[in-house]
Amino acid sequence: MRRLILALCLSAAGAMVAIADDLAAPQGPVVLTVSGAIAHTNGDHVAQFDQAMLDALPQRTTVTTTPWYEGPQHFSGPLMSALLDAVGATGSTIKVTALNDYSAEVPLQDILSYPVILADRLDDKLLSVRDKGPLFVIYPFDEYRELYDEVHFGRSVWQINAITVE
Ligand SMILES: Nc1nc2c(c(=O)[nH]1)N[C@H]1C(S)=C(S)[C@@H](COP(=O)(O)O)O[C@H]1N2
Ligand SMILES: [Mo]
Repeated sequence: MRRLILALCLSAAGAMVAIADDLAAPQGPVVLTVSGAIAHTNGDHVAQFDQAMLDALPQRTTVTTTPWYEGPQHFSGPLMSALLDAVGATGSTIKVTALNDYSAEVPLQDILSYPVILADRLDDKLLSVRDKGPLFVIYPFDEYRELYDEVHFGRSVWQINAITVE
């Protein structure tokens, strides 16, 4: 009997670990699909995020000049590092893909070195696809002037809907 109780306790603990390991399922429309070298999923080898899940991640704001807007703009959204934490990413690069199939490789080192934002808002309003939404890689250029170059402009993918960890 004691052994049975122990076994039940262990399997309950195992189940709790399994739940904690998995990501909650999206309830609303899927905004972002993350695949590749990730430990936490909520689908067939993928981690799908709706807007509420993105909003629940640690956020960052930056006011920055970019080549794409007139004057400094106020961008906000989850930290890319927080997103990668949430999916348990391992690897050295993330491939960021847009609705129009443009893609760029962002070294994980950028994300470890700088507070790169997966921006979903401009002036606190959700980015529409027309306005480079739903998601836009934003480097805090004005806070880290060394980032303001063609290399990082090329990594500033807009209209993102998928990320692959490699
Ligand atoms: N979705 C999407 N994001 C993109 C691009 C693109 O074609 N599609 N071009 C990239 C490149 S190569 C650069 S240099 C910058 C600037 O593009 P622009 O000069 O066309 O504004 O945006 C980057 N982000
Ligand atoms: Mo570019």
